[in-house]
Amino acid sequence: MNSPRTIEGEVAAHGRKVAIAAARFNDFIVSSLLKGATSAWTQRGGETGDLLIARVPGAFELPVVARKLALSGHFDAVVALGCVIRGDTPHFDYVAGECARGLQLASLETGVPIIFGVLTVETVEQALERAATTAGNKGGESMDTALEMIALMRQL
Ligand code: INI
Repeated sequence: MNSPRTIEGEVAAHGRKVAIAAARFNDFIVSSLLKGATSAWTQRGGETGDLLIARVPGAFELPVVARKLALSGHFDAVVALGCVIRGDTPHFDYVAGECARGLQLASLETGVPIIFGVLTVETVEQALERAATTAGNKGGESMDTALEMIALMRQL
């Protein structure tokens, strides 16, 4: 019996153009996510001049900026980086929920992969674990996801 044709994207950055939108809020975490993302970009063969980083105030502002970057036509994908830590008020739910919803809406509306590299955690410890300098950095994983999605979208 024949196997179905299977397609998937390779994780390679050479010749790609990517924008990162990164929140400044909780920068002690987001700066590590940024390092992970830019290291992955370089490791995968990306050129420094093909990567743009846009800093935004907080995670709530990520969707509108990611959408504009996607609509510009200059980038094959957008990586959104941020960190929302639950406090004692419902603020977390609004910021994290609207950020996730807005990024997904922007990606569906523009057809450009917009990657959700936003940590939504209960504690600072949980955030630190996911922004490690070695394995398990959400920023690096998000960049790899962006590169895979770029290659996959080109095959569809
Ligand atoms: N923004 C974050 O990126 N992370 C948070 O944890 C956070 N908390 O906890 O409030 C946060 N708030 C700011 C928000 O993203 C907006 O910048 C602000 O509300 C102005 O629109």
